[in-house]
Amino acid sequence: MKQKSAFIAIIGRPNVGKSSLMNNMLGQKVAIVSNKPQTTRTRIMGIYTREETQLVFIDTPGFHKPRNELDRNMNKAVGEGMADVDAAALVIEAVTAFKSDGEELPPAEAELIAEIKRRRLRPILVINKIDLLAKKEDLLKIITKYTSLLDFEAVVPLSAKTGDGVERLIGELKRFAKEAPHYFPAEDITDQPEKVMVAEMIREKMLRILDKEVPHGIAVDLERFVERDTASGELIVEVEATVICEKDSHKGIIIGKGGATLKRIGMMARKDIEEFFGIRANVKLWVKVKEDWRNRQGLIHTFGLD
Ligand SMILES: Nc1nc2c(ncn2[C@@H]2O[C@H](COP(=O)(O)OP(=O)(O)OP(=O)(O)O)[C@@H](O)[C@H]2O)c(=O)[nH]1
Ligand SMILES: [Mg+2]
Repeated sequence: MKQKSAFIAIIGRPNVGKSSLMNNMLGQKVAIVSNKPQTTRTRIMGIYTREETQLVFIDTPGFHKPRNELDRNMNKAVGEGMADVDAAALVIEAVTAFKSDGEELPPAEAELIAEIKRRRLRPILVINKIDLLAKKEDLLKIITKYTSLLDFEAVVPLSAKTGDGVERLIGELKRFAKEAPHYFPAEDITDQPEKVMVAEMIREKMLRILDKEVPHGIAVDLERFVERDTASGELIVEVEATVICEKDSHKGIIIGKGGATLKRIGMMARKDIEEFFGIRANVKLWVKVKEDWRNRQGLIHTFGLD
């Protein structure tokens, strides 16, 4: 059997469901997901191998107007994610997409469409969250508008949440696979090291529990990540991490009354880590303030976000 491969960039505005879609296609959670925009901060590969075909998905941060140095790094990661791909899946949200003829596209989406044209990428339009669409006739309006702006090779309405339409998308993406050896072993599912995945699991819990600006100003610095045998001979994984935040007031919020919030975050993260590794985990978290770290390239680099 001759091997076939394709690299597919998953791009779009923040919060449209890019990471949810990649996870659903992989059948496994590789990228963290939250209801807050700018959840994904770096390029994350998801590897899908079935028989002779390997699709390498590149999940990217939501493209948005930058407000700090971290945002600029994130937008840069989108551009890098679009380099040398065989196709670009532009993900939009059915509910917030264009509805009436006079309405403009969100600026970030217009920019991405321009970038797809400039790079001469082969585009696919993914209309996500159709489970939330009350009026099905809106779908037709969305398709008419977007296909008038770009010559999409396929248009796939789907729900990354219910899985409705996801198989059809995979079928469309497989058409981009060219004869080439697989880049990754069949058992690989992501390029992220385990250490990064653990730090991300912790950050995800903070995005879920904390509000407003607080979770956006957080980075997780994993200081210890080891497997060891306990006295009773049981294998456990030990995780110690420092949660970096931007202000003293944020630190107070993250820790919570009597440490309750931080404890809750640690417990939720422990559950995920235990499920992921299939063994018991100990999770210890500390909180540290690094003022305005999102504008300090050195710290951004330290946290692996460039
Ligand atoms: N109802 C519904 N919600 C969805 C669907 N897909 C994603 N979501 C939700 O939309 C929110 C954003 O999902 P993400 O996958 O984190 O979105 P993203 O595009 O990766 O976001 P960024 O990483 O911030 O750019 C989460 O709350 C998801 O649960 C869908 O098909 N239907
Ligand atoms: Mg994401």
